[in-house]
Amino acid sequence: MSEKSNKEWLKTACILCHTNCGLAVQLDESGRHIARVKGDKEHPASKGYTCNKALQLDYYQNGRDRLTSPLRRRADGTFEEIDWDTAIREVAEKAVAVRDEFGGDKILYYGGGAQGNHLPGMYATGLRQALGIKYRSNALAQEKTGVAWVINRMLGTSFWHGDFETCEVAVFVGKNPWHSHGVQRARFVLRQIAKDEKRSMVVIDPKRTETAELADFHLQVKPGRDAWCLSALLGVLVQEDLVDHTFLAAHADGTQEALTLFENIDIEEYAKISGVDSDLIRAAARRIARAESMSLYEDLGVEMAPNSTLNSYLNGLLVLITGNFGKEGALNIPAPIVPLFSKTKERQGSDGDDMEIATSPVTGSRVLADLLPCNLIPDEILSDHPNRFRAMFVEASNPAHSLADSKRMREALSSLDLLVVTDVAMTETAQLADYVLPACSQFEKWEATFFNFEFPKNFYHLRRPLMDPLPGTLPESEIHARLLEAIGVFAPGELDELKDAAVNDRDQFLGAFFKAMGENPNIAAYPVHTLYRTLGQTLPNGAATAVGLWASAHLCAQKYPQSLARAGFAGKTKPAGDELFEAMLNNPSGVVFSVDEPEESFKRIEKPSGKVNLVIPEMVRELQVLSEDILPDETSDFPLVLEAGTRRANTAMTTIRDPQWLKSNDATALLVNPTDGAEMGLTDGGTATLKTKTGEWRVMVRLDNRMQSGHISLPNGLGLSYPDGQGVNQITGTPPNELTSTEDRDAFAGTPWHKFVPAQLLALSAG
Ligand SMILES: Nc1nc2c(c(=O)[nH]1)N[C@H]1C(S)=C(S)[C@@H](COP(=O)(O)OP(=O)(O)OC[C@H]3O[C@@H](n4cnc5c(=O)[nH]c(N)nc54)[C@H](O)[C@@H]3O)O[C@H]1N2
Ligand SMILES: Nc1nc2c(c(=O)[nH]1)N[C@H]1C(S)=C(S)[C@@H](COP(=O)(O)OP(=O)(O)OC[C@H]3O[C@@H](n4cnc5c(=O)[nH]c(N)nc54)[C@H](O)[C@@H]3O)O[C@H]1N2
Ligand code: SF4
Ligand SMILES: [Mo]
Repeated sequence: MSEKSNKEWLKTACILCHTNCGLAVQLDESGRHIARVKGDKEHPASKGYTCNKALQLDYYQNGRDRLTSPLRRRADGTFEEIDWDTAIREVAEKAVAVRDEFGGDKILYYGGGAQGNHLPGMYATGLRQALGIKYRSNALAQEKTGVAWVINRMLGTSFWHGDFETCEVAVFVGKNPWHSHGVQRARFVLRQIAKDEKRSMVVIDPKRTETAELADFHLQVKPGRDAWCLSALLGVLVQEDLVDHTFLAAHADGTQEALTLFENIDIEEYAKISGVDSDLIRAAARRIARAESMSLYEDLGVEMAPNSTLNSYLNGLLVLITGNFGKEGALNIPAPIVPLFSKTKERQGSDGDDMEIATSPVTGSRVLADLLPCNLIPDEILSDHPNRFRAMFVEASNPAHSLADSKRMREALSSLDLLVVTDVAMTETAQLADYVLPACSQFEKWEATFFNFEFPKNFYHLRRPLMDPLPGTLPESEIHARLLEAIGVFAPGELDELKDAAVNDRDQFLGAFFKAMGENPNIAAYPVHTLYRTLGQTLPNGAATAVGLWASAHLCAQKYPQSLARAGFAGKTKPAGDELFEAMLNNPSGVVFSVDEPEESFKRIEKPSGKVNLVIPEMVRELQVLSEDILPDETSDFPLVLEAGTRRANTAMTTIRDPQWLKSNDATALLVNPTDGAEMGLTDGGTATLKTKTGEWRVMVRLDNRMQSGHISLPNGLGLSYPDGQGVNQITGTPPNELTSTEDRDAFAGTPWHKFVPAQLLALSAG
């Protein structure tokens, strides 16, 4: 691979946000640096688009704190390098010892992928099986588990997605796609909507964001007051009879009960509480009702704020009572290659309406979408409860930095009997580990994500490596295979027959594989590992890591045969799953794998009646007791609302650790409303102490009239510890979770209120 000419444009994708734009890149002379980057016009979804961040990828690829050897913690807390065989053997032995003494349900698996890499999670299924790991979690359980559960209750599936290219009205609730994307080619698409007189944009956001500036209706809600704003919008629709009765009669259950909830809402009063002018709410509601189609995207602004699960329910109702489901430009259910969310384990309870939901072992918290709520993790470890977690595997995630209350998270992680971290860099979490396993970077191996949300045409992008692995590193697929072998799940030679089948006759492999699964329960229990060590080793260009997708392609073909056929995978020459898998391997820019008509969405409703369900009793109750009491007292010691982490031009979670990429100190600044700033004696560029109930940090202040009074905002993903030229770790910017707490969370889903942290600001010096 290293002989590649540095003039060649190689295809890959950006890994800095979950939009994963297709890229074409050139390497430098050494073949180790990403020197030039442009958008890949052949990518089926991004079509040549990138934002400012893609140019910065070499900071990730060549970070000074990249790991190049497995590490073992010494008794004095320092690390020593060990070889891979030792690392694998010791990790396997110690994990098995925890399993045998306490049970596999005392081991927590966290992570499995970040913005650009979801194949590790696929390979980790074997490890979870071998160790009897029952509980897992990842970042989705601090943002999306509430909404996944809501959509699950309403549609029976866990996901739907808007089409912002064609919708007449776009609604963004607590979402700033200008910076955070999530919508393909977001800046282009937002500008298109803004300049088209026939289309409109509604933004619900306390801040005058770049997106809000392009909107026709900016509902500048007070932080944390969305439930009142959304209820008022629904109130207008119901009270002015602007609902889509035809849609509801044909496709919905519970219509009358749902509409009744908003019949008597005092719109003036709700508008006032929300801080938005009632005329503006009325105008926005009427505009939505008048539109041929509306697409809505809610994100962290509501999902990490008070009433978050309720807000997701209200957003769902807004979409459904206006009939914006199952048609062009509205919300639809894409066919996934692999569904991002598992369904919540729940069953009808004994008390009538309520369902019994699976719970966590120590605190008995609800486990939605099969993911333990992130905010509860420290409580599930720091306890003398017999069911507490004793060990944890963390893969491609940095919970010591990204989850609420870093101090408590560090304490919890440090108290485990065993912490194993697989990462590319020496992260805040790796620094606490007993063993650190170095993975190759996402540009040194085959990689892909399951962020495939497009409708009517959905795509899959399997990326090829750009360069050889950094010496000492391995892809997660290989790490997991070696761990399973060290645990001893297969007898020597057990896979030989299938290995031969893969080498001799790939076209017949499907049959051989199913036969082996039927005959050998071990193979049925470890299908991904089996494929990796058999078919995987026969794939061209070292693509073994991609082999898990062979199974996904077959499952997807089984579930959505017509969607795949319309995309050209009809199974004419060989099984459609094989056709799709080959297309994935052979198309470095990605492939369209499903083509759908909007009506298909109705077939994907997985409710017994085949209709959408408008009534979720648990949320109806929350709505009925909606109270301002849950909002902190503005006269308290912490009179400001801190947004602990937002997306800006130079934020990318903790994927880029080198602060050089920030270019200027401004990127780290706390934004403060200028009038508030003047009252507090703050100057633009000056410093201040930012204090919350859990911590304090010295910050640089920027006075910014996009902020409303009482609201202050910090960027997310900064405050990382990174070695300077002398190898001494330095922290640049504010780590937001030094200021958050685990107890401030949604009562239902346990998702954090990072957008709503009561805070105090004290001026220190002028700028
Ligand atoms: N540049 C960049 N892009 C990213 C990421 C990144 O790190 N950097 N991360 C990716 C990830 S993991 C995610 S989940 C997405 C998140 O994407 P977004 O949710 O769009 O990201 P944020 O900027 O955190 O929050 C969105 C908005 O919420 C608003 N907000 C704050 N409080 C409230 C409130 O009480 N009510 C309402 N209605 N709005 C409020 C903020 O003003 C902000 O404009 O971004 C993805 N894209
Ligand atoms: N206060 C506050 N906290 C937040 C947020 C906020 O807005 N405010 N946002 C939250 C959100 S929405 C999210 S999604 C989470 C994300 O938080 P995390 O899930 O912890 O994700 P990242 O910071 O993206 O960490 C990804 C890790 O993967 C590593 N990595 C990169 N490539 C590879 C690879 O190929 N293999 C392996 N093994 N590792 C790799 C990186 O070095 C990094 O350590 O943060 C959350 N935390
Ligand atoms: S950070 Fe920018 S270039 Fe990268 S995937 Fe997201 S939108 Fe695309
Ligand atoms: Mo996220």
